[in-house]
Amino acid sequence: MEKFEHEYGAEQIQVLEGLEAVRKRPGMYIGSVSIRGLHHLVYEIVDNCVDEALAGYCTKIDIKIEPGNIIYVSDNGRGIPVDIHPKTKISAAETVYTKLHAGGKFGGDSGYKVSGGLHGVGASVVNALSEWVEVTIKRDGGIFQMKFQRGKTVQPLKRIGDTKETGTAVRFLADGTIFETLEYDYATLEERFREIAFLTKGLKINIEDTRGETPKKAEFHFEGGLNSFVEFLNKNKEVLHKTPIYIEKDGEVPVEIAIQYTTSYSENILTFVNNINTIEGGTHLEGFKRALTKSFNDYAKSHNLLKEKDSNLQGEDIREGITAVVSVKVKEPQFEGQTKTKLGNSNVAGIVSSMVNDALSTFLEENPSVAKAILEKCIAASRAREAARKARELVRRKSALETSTLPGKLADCSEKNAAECEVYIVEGDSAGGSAKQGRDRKFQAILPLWGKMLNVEKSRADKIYNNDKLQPVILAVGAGIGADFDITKIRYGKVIIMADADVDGAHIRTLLLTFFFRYMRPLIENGNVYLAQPPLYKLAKKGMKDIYCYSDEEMEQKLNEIGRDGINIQRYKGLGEMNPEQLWDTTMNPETRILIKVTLEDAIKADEIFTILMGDDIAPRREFIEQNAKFVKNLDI
Ligand code: 0RA
Repeated sequence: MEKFEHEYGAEQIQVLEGLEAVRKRPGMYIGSVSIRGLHHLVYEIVDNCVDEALAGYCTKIDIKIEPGNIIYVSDNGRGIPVDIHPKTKISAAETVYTKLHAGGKFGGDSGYKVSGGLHGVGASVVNALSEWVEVTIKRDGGIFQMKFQRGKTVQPLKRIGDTKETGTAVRFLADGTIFETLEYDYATLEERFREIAFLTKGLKINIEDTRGETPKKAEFHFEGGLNSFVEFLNKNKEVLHKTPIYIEKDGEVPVEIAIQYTTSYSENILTFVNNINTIEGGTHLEGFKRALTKSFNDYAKSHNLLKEKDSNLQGEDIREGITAVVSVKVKEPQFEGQTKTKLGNSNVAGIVSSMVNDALSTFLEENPSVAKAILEKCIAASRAREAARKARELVRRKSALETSTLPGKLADCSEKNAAECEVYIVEGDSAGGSAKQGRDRKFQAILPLWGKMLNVEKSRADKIYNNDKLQPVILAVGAGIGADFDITKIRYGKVIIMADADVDGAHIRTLLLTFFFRYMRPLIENGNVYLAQPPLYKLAKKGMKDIYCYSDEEMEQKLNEIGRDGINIQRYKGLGEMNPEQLWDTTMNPETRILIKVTLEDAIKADEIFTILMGDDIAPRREFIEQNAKFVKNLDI
């Protein structure tokens, strides 16, 4: 990093060049200029306040989304230092906002700050990408203010009043010439700030959205920290023990973990590094899993809980029904993986593992009834796994004998090169029929779905193999499932879910995404899963080619272009309303269709939603149905 050894002018020029670089290649600093990148600006500013909280000086952060998509963030920390450097004559506060990477979080020129799509790039990046920024600081008995436009100082820091309080407040408007949209999604921001509040025990975070007629707001404050987090994740589930198992240790790599088992069959482990959700896992997750397997096996053996016929419990047996949050703080994290959300620092595995081993062994010895409840479930899981293996072998042997292993309702394509092929999974026989007639049979296969919706949440693998709704999907994809899944064997390069844009459609979409997430995860990771996007409206007019619109906004825009006179607007309620030709034109023709590629994040969301949909509680289900349209909109294209 440049020292303050130039004279004022030279330093200033160098600084501006730095921020110009950010405006030229914003993606390098915030990942993208989509709504994701836009949200990133807010996270960046809030992260700085969270750091102040972690340092022990800030207890409350207020966030507001104001009309016009102006963001306001304030904290009650010490206030950014306002003193002026004797050589540069620039205040520390202005430096933080105009100099790339000033502020020195975690020090070093680590991958942390330039890890693309992650936080920690600095307030100056937000400044560079904003039409304007206004910072107000209360500190040293005074109120100070400075203003910027597109990264350039238009008002250097000046004292505008007196106060005994301390804190920092930032207002900014993101630059509309840089971002695709300035329309923040309240639900996404709320969810992230809830997460930060869980991860930062005791910190109060308030969020308010005053853009609409009815303001939205939420207050988050969790004295229980990660314990509150797992209780929240398990709120629609039945738990095996009332209080989560809590592990916390400071040191070179501070670790905080909460674990609570439920009666469900799924595994839900969330991991964070410096408050960033590492959805691809990494060394912290490896260390955690290793210790979990070892501690429970050691305990089971020393207490003679395993029968002669049971071999060692496997990791997956021990993780059945687990909900856990693992949060570590790493000074110079290395992020790897496709989305740079996999922790690579190899020393972390050993640190987490030995810590969890110690704490968990002690916990199990001190809480024999909890230990027993969990281990009984693990042993049941282990026996079910054995049963599933046998069922799978049976299926394998059977398919080797049968001439055709493809499901009866599948209308396959003629092309043999899998990379060129697509399969549309279609809910409902009538839509399935239209799709079969409308498709290009050379490379498009159609699999209509029928049968009973399976509760993946409440089923073990052996049931899933035999489910009449999912088995055709397994056979059509052709690459096995679970631990046997082999991505090189897939029969189609694109697996496309085509469902109506209504609640039933959301239901089937959620089931399939959850199923792929749990049993064919590489298919999602490899980018093979897509959602078809059927149009919502058809605009027809005499002498004009029909126009299809895929959103309300698009329809408004089109209506403004072509005028409203003599226009007939048809709203499609379902795929079944379209004839084969229309279905081809709007939803299946690669030249004109819109496909949404499913990301791992989407699948994780679907998995969470599935619990709500299939759980026994009515209230959360109703809530989901009310918010359902939003879920579909939130998927990133
Ligand atoms: C004291 C020293 C430093 C920063 C802050 C206070 C501070 C920064 C922010 C940003 C948002 N809210 C804040 N509240 C306080 C400098 C220490 C450093 O940069 O490492």
